[in-house]
Amino acid sequence: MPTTLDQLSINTIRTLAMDGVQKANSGHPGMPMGMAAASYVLWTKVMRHNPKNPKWTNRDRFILSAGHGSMLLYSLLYLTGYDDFTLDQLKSFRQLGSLTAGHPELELSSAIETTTGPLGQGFANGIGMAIGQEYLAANFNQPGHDLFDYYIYAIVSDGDLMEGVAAEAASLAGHLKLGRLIYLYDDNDISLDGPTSMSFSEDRVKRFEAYGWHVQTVDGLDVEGIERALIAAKADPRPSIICTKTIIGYGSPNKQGSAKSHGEPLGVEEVKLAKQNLGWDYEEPFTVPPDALLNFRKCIEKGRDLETDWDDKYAAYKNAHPERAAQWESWNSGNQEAWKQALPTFEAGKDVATRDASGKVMNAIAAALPQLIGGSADLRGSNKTFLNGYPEFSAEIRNARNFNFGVREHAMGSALNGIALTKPLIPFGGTFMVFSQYMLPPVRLAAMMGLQAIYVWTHDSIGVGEDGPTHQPVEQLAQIRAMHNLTVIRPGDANETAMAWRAALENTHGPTALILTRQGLPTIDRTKFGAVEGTLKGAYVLADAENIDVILIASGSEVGVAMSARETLAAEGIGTRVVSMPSWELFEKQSKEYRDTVLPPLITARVAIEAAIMQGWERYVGLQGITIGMTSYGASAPLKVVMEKFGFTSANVVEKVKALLDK
Ligand SMILES: Cc1ncc(C[n+]2csc(CCOP(=O)(O)OP(=O)(O)O)c2C)c(N)n1
Ligand SMILES: [Mg+2]
Repeated sequence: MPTTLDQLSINTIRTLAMDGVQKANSGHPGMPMGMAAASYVLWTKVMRHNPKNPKWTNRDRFILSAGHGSMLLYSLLYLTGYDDFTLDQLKSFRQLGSLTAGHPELELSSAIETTTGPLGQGFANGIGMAIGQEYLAANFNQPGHDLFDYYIYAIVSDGDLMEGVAAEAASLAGHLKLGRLIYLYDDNDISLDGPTSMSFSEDRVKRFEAYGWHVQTVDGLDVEGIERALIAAKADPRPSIICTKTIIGYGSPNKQGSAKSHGEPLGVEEVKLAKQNLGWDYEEPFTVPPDALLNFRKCIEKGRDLETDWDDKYAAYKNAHPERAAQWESWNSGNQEAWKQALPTFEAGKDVATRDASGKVMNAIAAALPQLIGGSADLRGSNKTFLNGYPEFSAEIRNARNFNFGVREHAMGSALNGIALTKPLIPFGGTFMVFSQYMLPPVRLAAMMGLQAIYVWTHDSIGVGEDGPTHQPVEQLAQIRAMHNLTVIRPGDANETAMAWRAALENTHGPTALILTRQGLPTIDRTKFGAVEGTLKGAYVLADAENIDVILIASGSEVGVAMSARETLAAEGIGTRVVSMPSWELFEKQSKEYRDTVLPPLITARVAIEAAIMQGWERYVGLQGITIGMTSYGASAPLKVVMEKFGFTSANVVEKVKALLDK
């Protein structure tokens, strides 16, 4: 039987959620009310966390995948003693400038493990966090010294399980036997529009068993049963899901068990009735009974003890394994210099596909950067993402940097976020550029959270050739350039590719997308043309003329086209500057002075060339300039034929330039 103190504490979570949503006149009371008991057990009896140091290295992670229930998380953070989350914060739920945003946001407080709200993402983030834990443990744990033995807990909802990304992620987690994952499923038969029977009827127990998960079912009010289930989940080597049978809006006499309690305030009168119904003795909103608070705040002392024990453990570890400890400390210091030294350079003259160059760069720096881990969504041979000589991560082998994500771009993107959240790991993930669209939701979250994830998107244009328009990206570049805080780099040759990797590794506050060709590109002779370090500035003068009549601006495979057009134009007396512009975002970060030296405002005859839709290039070519790009989907044919058909030839550029200059 739950004690009266347990009951009082659980009701405190419920009433804070009701009051917070009521005061904001906006939010989701039902989920916190239904999951109050389960989350109480998890946070006060099972999870190892230290409220006074939210970023303690070996803390258990908690993900509120059903981010709409944010009042649940904020209430738990306040009640268990996290300094950021005061009662005043709960009272300013969903207000401008508060930490208690509509959905949990990573950057608002160190106590938030990940941004959630888009259903399914938190579920799949956890897979990356579990991978991160395994990788750290495999690298650093030693017999008798389990430095990293934390678990990843999440609350997931019907909506989370309905999203496709959860299916991808669950399948991968089961395959990899990520036993440190423990998910509490808020199994309440209700989603936003009504009962889940409207649209969700598969047998969830069988579904997760089929994925290879450990599945339990408990009554969401049974405090002891929930604790037992969590302990059993910890002991089981498979990922665990606990179907917690709950009633949404529990306690509200007229709205519980119905979608009416999902996403709007209960109403003043109903809040009063719910409090009566729960046996709550306090009229005043946001009342926290002192006994309940004391009960929750025991987490502070427990957390301090846990961290102190871990510090002792680390000291003993350092004594026993000084070289390992030094390595851990070096990972955390970022060890920048070694990998920079290892960056390769490529000989001029040869044709090299930028995907091949990327593969060589990654392999060259791998030894110097052991925290760089990742893989591809079943395209490692095409994306060139394999780190040679390193093992592949599997259910048996954890000290491995190569991941086979399977054909699961979306879950891969979300897993990369979970890995990036496991400091100091730096994840990368590859797929075809055209399928970047299958993973945009987590890319957007990485950008919002400022996570260092690196996307290796190859086969970057109609240059894909024979595979045809389904595999030829056209609008993707414009799409991803529209995403705030995502750095997009489309290098023009092998050496620019090495610089692109450098920029990606130096960009620690957001994701970077490397857009790479399938086809070979000429390696530019840097003794004759602009220095490759210009790549780091986003755009630079690659080739110049004494008197500039026209500026050709190009990225990626079109840099070579611009360079050969320049030769023809020069022979005809037309002074042509070629600007290689691999990255708009990096260029926009430069001073106006620098930008004006690359694109002098007085020179208005400008032509941008890129084998993609040209949305946005107006900004660089201006009203007098023109663009040569795609105005339709591509076509299935050999590379050369396709490039010619759509005008990415030196001859077409020359013709367009002459027309522009009226020559
Ligand atoms: C990707 C995505 N689609 C839609 C929504 C809008 N939305 C928020 S909660 C919800 C469904 C709620 O059902 P459930 O997940 O079972 O939560 P409960 O109502 O039980 O709290 C929806 C559709 C969302 N947050 N994310
Ligand atoms: Mg539900």
